[in-house]
Amino acid sequence: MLLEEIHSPADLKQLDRTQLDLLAKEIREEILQTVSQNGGHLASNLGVVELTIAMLRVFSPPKDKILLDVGHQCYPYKLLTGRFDRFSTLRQWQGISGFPQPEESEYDPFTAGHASTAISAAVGLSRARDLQGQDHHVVALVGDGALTGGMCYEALNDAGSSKERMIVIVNDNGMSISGITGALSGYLTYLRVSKGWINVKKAISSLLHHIPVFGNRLFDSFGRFKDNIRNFFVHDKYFSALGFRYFGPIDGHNEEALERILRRASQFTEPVVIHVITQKGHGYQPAEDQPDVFHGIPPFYVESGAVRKSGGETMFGREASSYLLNKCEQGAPIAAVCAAMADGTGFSDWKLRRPDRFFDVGIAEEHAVTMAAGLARGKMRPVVAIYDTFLQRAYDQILEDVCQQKLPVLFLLDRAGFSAADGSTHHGVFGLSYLLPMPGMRVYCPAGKGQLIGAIDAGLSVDGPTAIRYPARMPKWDGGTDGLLKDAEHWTAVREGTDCVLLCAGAILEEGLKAADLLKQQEISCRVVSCCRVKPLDEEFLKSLAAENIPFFTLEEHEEIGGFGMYVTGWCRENGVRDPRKVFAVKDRFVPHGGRKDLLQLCGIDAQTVADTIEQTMQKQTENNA
Ligand SMILES: Cc1ncc(C[n+]2csc(CCOP(=O)(O)OP(=O)(O)O)c2C)c(N)n1
Repeated sequence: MLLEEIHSPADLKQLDRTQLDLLAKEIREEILQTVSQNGGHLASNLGVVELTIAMLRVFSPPKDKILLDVGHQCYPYKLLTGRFDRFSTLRQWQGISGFPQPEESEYDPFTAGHASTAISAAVGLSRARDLQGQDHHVVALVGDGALTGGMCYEALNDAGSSKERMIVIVNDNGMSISGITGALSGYLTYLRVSKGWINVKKAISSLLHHIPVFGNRLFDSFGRFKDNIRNFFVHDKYFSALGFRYFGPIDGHNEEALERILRRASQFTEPVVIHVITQKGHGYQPAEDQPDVFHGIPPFYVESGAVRKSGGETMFGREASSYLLNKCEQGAPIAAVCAAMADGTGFSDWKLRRPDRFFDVGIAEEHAVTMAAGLARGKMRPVVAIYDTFLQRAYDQILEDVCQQKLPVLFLLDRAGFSAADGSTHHGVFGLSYLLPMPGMRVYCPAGKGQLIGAIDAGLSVDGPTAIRYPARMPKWDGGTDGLLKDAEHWTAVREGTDCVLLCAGAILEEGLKAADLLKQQEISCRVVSCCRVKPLDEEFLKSLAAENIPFFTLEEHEEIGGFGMYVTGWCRENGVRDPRKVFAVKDRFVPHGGRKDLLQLCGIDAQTVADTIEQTMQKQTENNA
């Protein structure tokens, strides 16, 4: 197997063309087998195999810096930069990450996970190189989907005006996760199918094929020649206007042509954009047919492409979306806003049922929020569905454009809590920290369907902003049915208990209930409380706890600083009552990837640790009282 022999880009440079073709096949097979077992980003990786080989044959990382935007297409890169032997551990607890990680390898120059950052980081790395008199290449690979993110434009604008020596490769596969939105994608299509180029190409090809004997050989040389003439025929305006030299479009599955253009681009001292056309899912039929389904996929059967465990679970996002869609169809002035994640947030039905009320703005979370503020100003009731982790990017827009104006925007933050295999860049564990300090923002963390609907109704009826945070799946305790708990406003005891109380913010209630079961075995009777509305706090409930003088604890799947437990602690101190004995939360750290159970344990918020700690605390108290 050739892959076993490749430990660094230097090894790759020794291979001949036949070996390179074989290598591309091996890489695809390795990725397919591993992702079918571990889950992961399949289609994007299958699409960049030849491009990655070409980049690593022309450039020499770690000296040269290759930055992968989002980073989800890093699998071929990892396989060719010394991580083949660990590749089977991809996205597993203590295995290699599904994203670039400088801590994992010197070949990864920059952490990625959130989109549209690579060009900015590349501008910085180019400037650092020049300031220190160094002479390496800096390359940013960015997808056409990521290019919908405003930061890309800011970076191109900056680099183009100062003529930074860097190469931006635009990987144009016509797709974001699903279809692509925005005018720029239309422009890329225009370049791709540019009439002048296609006609000239056809004319020259047919002419050469009609020349006897030498025709075919001439046609091969034309392959090389066409890269050189293409610039005369495809006249780019956008990148040139921003100060970049444009090359393309290039066939992203023709490794030889890619190498040629990369070598040429590497000779320039000014910024260059190379426009590469690839096919998402290339080489695996099910992924070619359904690149959106195979963008990020759980474990599946290679032969059929069918997912191994088809969940049958109830998803928070889908429930929220269908409830709102019905309301919209009944005449409510609701408009839904997504940022390139209509499927992930469960909002794709809007495209079919109410396309007039649905706005997918692309990977543009900041724009999504301020645009929603505009909708609200114009008397609509906008609902913004974005992952908890990606909404971080729009902090300023939520605070300044929504909260300052007390506008009734309803935020639905999906994937709150650990996102497990995706890892540190994707965990939704900062949502409360950024939302709670915002004046006027109401925040809910439903633990099941009843509370979700209650929170949505509350959010639609108040005259100001509301945020509802939930994980992907509804916890089983609630059965995903109509929901045992319908009250989103008042904290509610789900399990009675007389020795202590565990206040649970959101769906981690399920873990809290398990902890109470364990405590029961130790003859400690723990009351478990579901705290859906986190802001404003249920002050009456806290006052009644203080009056009862019962020890209590808080539990959340969230960073401690700025989170639920600290918020409750602050209220207790302010009101001169006893604060929680312990706050169970993530303690000031980035949490790696792994199984959910591993991560809960790592952070000390799993049922066993919670129960053990409560038991010890209660024991100490009994000793102190004795
Ligand atoms: C800020 C942010 N928003 C949303 C996402 C989710 N996301 C991951 S990849 C992706 C699509 C990227 O499309 P493209 O850059 O074209 O890459 P492709 O997968 O098509 O190769 C999206 C929306 C993200 N990673 N970061």
